[in-house]
Amino acid sequence: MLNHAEIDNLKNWIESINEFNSTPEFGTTRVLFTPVEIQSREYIKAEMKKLNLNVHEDAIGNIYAVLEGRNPQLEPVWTGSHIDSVLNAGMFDGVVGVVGGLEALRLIMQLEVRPERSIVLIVYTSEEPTRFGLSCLGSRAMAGRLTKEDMHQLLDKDGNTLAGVLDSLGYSRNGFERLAVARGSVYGAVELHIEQNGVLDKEGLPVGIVKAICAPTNYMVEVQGCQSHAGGTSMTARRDAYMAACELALSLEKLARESLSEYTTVTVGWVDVVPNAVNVIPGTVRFSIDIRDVDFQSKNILIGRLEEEVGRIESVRNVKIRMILQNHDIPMKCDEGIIKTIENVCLSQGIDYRRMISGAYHDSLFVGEFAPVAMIFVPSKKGISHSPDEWTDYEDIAVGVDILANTLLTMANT
Ligand code: HGY
Ligand code: MN
Ligand code: MN
Ligand code: MN
Repeated sequence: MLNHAEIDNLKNWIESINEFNSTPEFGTTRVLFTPVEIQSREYIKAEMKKLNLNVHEDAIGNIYAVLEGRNPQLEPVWTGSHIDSVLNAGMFDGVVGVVGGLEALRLIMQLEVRPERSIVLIVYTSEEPTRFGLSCLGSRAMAGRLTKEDMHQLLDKDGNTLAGVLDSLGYSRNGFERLAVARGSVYGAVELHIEQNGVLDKEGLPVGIVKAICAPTNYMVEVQGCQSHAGGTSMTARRDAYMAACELALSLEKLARESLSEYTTVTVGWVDVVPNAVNVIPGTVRFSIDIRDVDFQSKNILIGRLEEEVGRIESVRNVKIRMILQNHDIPMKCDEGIIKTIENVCLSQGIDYRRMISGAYHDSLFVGEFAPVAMIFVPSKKGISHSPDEWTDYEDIAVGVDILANTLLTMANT
C-alpha cells in the first residue's frame, strides 16, 4: 500500500496538472493542443524525466515514457491514459491513469530487481472529441484507424485541420508511417481510470475490473423544416424542425430503454436551433447523437430502428432529416488473462473488487485492437464525471495505483 508521502505525491501531481486549465472559474478545461494542454504535456514529460524514464513522442503527439526491463527486446507492458478533457470537466478523468501509471513505475523502480519486460507509460493524444469531434485520436492512429487523409479532413471550430496543427507543433517529423502499432508487439496494456458511474461508490467497493468497454457511435443530425411565424402559422401548417428533432430524440431514448443489451446509452448533448428566436418556428435544427453499447450487434439493431424512425418522422412532419455518421466503433472485450492477474493481486492484497462494464469509452478500446487490454476502476463519488463535481478520494486512487503496480510487475515478469 502507498504511504502518506506517496499519496501526497499523487495529490500534488493531480493538482499540479489541474493548474493547466482554461476555465479555473468553472471546472477543468484542457482542450487538445491549446496552451494549457501543451503546458500540461511539458509538465508531465518533465516529471517522467525526473524519474529517469526515457521519453519520446510520436507523429500524433502520444507521449511514451519507458522503464527499460532486463530484456528490452521482449514485448513490453503498457499502461497509460489521457490528460486532455471535455469542457468544464473534473480533474480526475484520464489524469488518474497518467499519474497513477507514473507512480506505479516509480514504485517498481524502487525494487531491487528490474522487471524482465520494459514497462511503458503512455499519454494518449486527444482521448476526448472536444477539439476535432473525434475521440481517441492517438490510440485510434496506433490501431491504424486514423488515416493521413482523416488528419487532413478533421477540422476544429476555427477551421484548423489536425494535420495542420500537428505540423505547426513539429510532431509530423516523427513519421506518420511509424504510428501504427503491430498486433502482438505489446505484451498487454492496463489502464487505471475513474469509474465515471456510481456502481463502486454505491456498493462501497474500492476497485472495479473492467470486463468490456462500450464503444460509441456518433452522428451529427440535421433537420430541415420551414422557418416561419410563431403566431401566424397554424398548427397544421407547420414544418417545425425543432419538434421533429425532439420526436427523434425521444424515439432514440425509447429504443435505448428497450435495448436487450447489458449496457446501452444514448445522449443528445449538443443542439443548435436556427434562428433560435422566441417567436420564430425553427427552420433548421442540428444536434449530436452519441450511442454506446457493450454489444455491437445490439447497437446495430438500435441504429436500424432509429433509421426507420427517421423515415416515419420525415413523412408525418414533412421535414428532411440527414444523419451524418462520424464514427461507428466496436466494443472491446478485456483480456481474461489480465483480468485474472488483477483479481489475484486484489485477493493477495485483501482488496475487494467486482467485474464491471465501462459505459465510458477509453483509449483501451483501440489499444485492444493490437494488444490484450484490461482496466482498473476507482470509485467516482456519486457517479459524477465530465463535471466540476467529479471527485475520487486520493486514498482510493492510491489503492488503484497499488493494484496497478503489482499487476504491471506480474505481467512484466511473465
Ligand atoms: O465519452 C467518453 O466516454 C470518454 O470519457 N471520452
Ligand atoms: Mn472523458
Ligand atoms: Mn477518460
Ligand atoms: Mn478514456
